[in-house]
Amino acid sequence: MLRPLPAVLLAVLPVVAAGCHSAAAATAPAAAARPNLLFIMADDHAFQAISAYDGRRTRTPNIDRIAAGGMRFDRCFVGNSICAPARATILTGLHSHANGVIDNRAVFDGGQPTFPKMLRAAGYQTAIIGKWHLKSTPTGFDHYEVLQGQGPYYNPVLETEDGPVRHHGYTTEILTERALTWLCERRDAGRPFLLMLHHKAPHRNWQPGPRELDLFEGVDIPEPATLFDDYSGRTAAAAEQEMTVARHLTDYDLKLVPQRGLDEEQQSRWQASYGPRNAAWRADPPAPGPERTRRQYQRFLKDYLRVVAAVDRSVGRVLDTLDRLGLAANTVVVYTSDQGFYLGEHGWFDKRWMYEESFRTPLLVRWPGVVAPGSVNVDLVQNIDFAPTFLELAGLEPPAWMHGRSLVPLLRGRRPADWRRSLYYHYYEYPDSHRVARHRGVRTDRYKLISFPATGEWELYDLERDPRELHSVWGDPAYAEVAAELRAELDRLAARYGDLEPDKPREEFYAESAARLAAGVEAAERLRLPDPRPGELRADSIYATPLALGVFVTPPAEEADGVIVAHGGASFGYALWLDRGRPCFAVRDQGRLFAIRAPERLPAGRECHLAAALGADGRLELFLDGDRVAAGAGHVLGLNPQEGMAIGSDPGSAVGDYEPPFPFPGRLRELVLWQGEPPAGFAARWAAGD
Ligand SMILES: [Ca+2]
Repeated sequence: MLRPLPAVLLAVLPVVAAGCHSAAAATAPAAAARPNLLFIMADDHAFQAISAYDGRRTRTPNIDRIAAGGMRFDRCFVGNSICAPARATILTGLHSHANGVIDNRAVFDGGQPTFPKMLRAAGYQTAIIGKWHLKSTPTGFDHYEVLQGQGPYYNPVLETEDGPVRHHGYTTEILTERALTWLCERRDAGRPFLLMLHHKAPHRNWQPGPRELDLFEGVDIPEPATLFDDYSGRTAAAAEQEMTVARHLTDYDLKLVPQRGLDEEQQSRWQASYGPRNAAWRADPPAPGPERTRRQYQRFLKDYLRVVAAVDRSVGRVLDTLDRLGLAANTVVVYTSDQGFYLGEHGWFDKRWMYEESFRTPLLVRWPGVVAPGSVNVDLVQNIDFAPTFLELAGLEPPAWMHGRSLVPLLRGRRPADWRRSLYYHYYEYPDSHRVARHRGVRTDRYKLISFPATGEWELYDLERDPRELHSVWGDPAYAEVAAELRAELDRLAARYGDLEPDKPREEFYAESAARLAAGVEAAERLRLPDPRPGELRADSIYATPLALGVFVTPPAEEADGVIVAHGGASFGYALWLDRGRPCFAVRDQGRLFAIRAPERLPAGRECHLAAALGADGRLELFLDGDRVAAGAGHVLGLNPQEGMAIGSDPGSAVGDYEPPFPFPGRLRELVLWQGEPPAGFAARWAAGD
């Protein structure tokens, strides 16, 4: 059942601080054998923006505390450098092709085994707070508070097991508060815990919080050596992307236009900082060419580092709270990012590539009494290793089907003789978002081989001689033997991980996940309104799932028009409406509209029952008084609609091909929204008032 969104103003900071003075005595003695696990992950946090790795751009004193007290991994990589796939890999210990989340459009099948489920079954209390981005409902957690989709920087709605809750304030700070509240108030002191705190920051578009709006003003951030990369010396792929600082940052990214989602007070603080800067920019706009690249780089980097500063402060508060609660000694603290990020290297922002800055990700692990403080590891490790590591830390045997391997021996300072000598990579998301070519590859200690299947081209880098990856030596006779060895290694890894169809179309992955999802989604009535009020607005997750709608409608006149229900808008959503009396049902997925129309108009002045369904396979159906009157192909929603569900009109951007708000003047009764495959004969049953 849906709940209206309570407007919760979070002002719990002092309360949390006051509530956190309980001492070590609260920790059960038995917990010492099994450590607590605190996993802090930022989104798109480049290791170049953590001073434990590289202090040239900024200082991150709190994140550095984890490095100083533990181990810094200098060669931690991801298997697919993009948000949702990295998250699915961390949960499952599997590369993308095996967990189904190959790109940001795919939906995570929450029915598959994950390390939080295994920890929970073994007695851990499990919680996740922050970015989820896997579309399906979180599974394996005693408690969750997750952002919808990417989530905003200000005033986020958090999905919880009790429904959505709207918060007011800066998201990084709110997520921190929620995590501290969980630690202080909801944690069961008799059990070890797993807490995953996933920041939205510093993901694009890098909106600083109120405390960081003016950081770095008047400071020049150093430029990377490859800011003006001309993409020569490689295949055409690097030149064809759309992620350059010079040409692809938008005015919205650069904060030259008003930012969405801030309330009046937040806007006025924002304007006080950005108003004068923008006026100066407009009075003296950068000339196209190197000057513009340089000034846009400064704008982008300053905002990025401001956003990172808030994450660093969050880490400090969480570490302080562990200390205050007496938990620090028996808690393994991990800091990482879902992948790396380009801070102007190769002239880029964003990630996706197998080139070092986005392939690599920060990994810092503090394990008091075990990991030598301030130690550094240079072995090849990957995000497939996180799940097996957590399982071993909890005293469980990592299952053989996981692709990764526990890092616990490395943390103890003992490198197994058979530790891996190469890493596998596979990126899929072309052409959406930035036109980065699909590619696969292998990296060893010294070399990197990249295959671009669409063109049959290859790149080979000697990282010792060419650490910035500017000169591919593919085809150079001096490297013929290395190239042959790496090709064989790529085949060996693909076979080892079962990625045997490297050209498998993305649509096939989606179809498989839709089928898994249809089997796994719990079908349930989400909403029943006997007397729905026009104009009423609600918000709920209804993405990546089949759904059905039913409602009694009385059109006041022949050819009556208007929206009966619309949820979402121009990007994602579904809507049921009358077009000159004819019932229409549509879904919109990533801007694409799929609509069906009944052949006949509804009679004026008579109550009819309309029902509509979106199947797991994307099929659309429309029913009049229980009989099917139209059907056609559609698509399950790839993301949760940003605009809520509206009754009797569509007040935001339009889902269907009508002019919003397009109010419906007639009477509505007994509105039902069903999530999942609807019950057999549902349209007839609802029409009969059942
Ligand atoms: Ca990311």
